[in-house]
Amino acid sequence: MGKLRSEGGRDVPARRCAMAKRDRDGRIGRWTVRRRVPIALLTALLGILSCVTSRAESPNVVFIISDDQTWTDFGFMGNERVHTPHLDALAARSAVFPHGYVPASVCRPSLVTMLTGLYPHQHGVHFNHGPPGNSGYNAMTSVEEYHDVREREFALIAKVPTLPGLLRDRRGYRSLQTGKFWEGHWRNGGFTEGMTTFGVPPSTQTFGGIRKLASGERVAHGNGDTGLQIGRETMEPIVSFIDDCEAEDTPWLIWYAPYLPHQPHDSPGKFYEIAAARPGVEEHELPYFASIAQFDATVGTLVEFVESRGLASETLFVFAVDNGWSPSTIPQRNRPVEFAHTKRSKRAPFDEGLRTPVLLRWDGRIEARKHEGLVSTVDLVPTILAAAGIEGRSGMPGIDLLPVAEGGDEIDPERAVFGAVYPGDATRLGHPEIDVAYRWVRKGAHKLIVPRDDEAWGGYLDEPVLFDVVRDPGEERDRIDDPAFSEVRSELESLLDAWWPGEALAADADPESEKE
Ligand SMILES: [Ca+2]
Repeated sequence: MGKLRSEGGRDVPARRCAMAKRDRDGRIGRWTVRRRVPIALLTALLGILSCVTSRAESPNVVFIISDDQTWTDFGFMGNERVHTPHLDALAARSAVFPHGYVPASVCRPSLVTMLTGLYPHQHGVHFNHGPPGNSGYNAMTSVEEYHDVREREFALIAKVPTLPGLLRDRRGYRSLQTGKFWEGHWRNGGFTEGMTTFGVPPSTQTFGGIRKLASGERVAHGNGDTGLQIGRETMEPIVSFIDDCEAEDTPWLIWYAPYLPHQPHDSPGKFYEIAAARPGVEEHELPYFASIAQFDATVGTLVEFVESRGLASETLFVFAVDNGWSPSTIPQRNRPVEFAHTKRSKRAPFDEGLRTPVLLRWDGRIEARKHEGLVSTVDLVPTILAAAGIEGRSGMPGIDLLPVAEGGDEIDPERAVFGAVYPGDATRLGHPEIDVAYRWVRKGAHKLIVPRDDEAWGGYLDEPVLFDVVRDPGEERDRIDDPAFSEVRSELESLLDAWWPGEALAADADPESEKE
């Protein structure tokens, strides 16, 4: 660990912070000092100012995103049957928001929300696959056609500001994309560096990232290609990146979205042993729990590395899950040693797919305690931008969670959080109102889910439902026709329509764009 890319000859500015750190470590002081002796004193003086001002206002950011993990499946959330010691340790140092939500219960739209601070109907990426859809991609007989179609999707994120882009342009951050990223090349997300290029991963990569066209040609699947190696095979790109940024005294952001505990649940045997040693683990849970233990171990590696470099107090750790995933007892069709997910988790409009704990750790700034208010992953970009001292986030619907995390007033109990569920395949780019299948809102204990009028994709519901998710977290007792809930119902209906009217907008869609 800890190789410095910069030693090979890149001219790294010898600013005071970097020099101090490296001198302490005794690693790069030699070349820095030899090259810069004539200006060493001046640099040191300027550097002291730089340490006090820019870095203090520009914390590093470690953005950790779990892929396909249900909100209950953490030790710190009360599940003692999963092995998550490192996530639990992170939570023990964090402001913990157990009532967090993602707006959509599937990867791509949820991840773009965490990159933009916008809801899917605002950022435009409301789907996993643009037209002609996943099987349409696979039916293609030309790499060129596939790339042309995908490029049209990748253009969507270019139209909106992104977290890495804003940090780069406003505060000079470097940012590293690793893991899940559906928007083509990492540059499209505003990152300054990354692993995902929309190139074809090596054939040795057995766990995803590759798609085979009808022509037999291999292409990038589109969900991260070689970036998916992070966590599963390597952590080295992160180590090199952090050390390089620190040598330059540049604030940095890591997008750590490993393909874990996502299927395939093919963790090395030691994680199966760890998972199996927990009490009461059932056969159908074991592959998923092993992948959770593997994910947790990678989080430990990452956090401990940042701590080992003495950076914990100048680093904001952010944690959330992109969507829930719970194992059923039905073997996975293409890999029967693991199990398919339950109908109520991933892709569904229920909490099993939509809820996530949110963690914010910033030693010395954030108090480690629990906050019961409702939060959403639309809040994460405004929170990180605020931490970096960036104002002017107009158009972002989320709130800055730092004041709460730092011990200020709790979240307004009148606050509502929202989202919408869409099919995996989009009918038309730029028209979420045509595809939207369910819209939902939670305020206080109550959650309303409204399916579209005609047959809603997925068949989860055909009529609106209303739950008290505090007393009924499994969302089993529908209160929609209960007279005692009629006021709650009409309030939530109004809130939902005011948030986004969804399919009601489809009548206004431009018929010309049907030709897309
Ligand atoms: Ca996911």
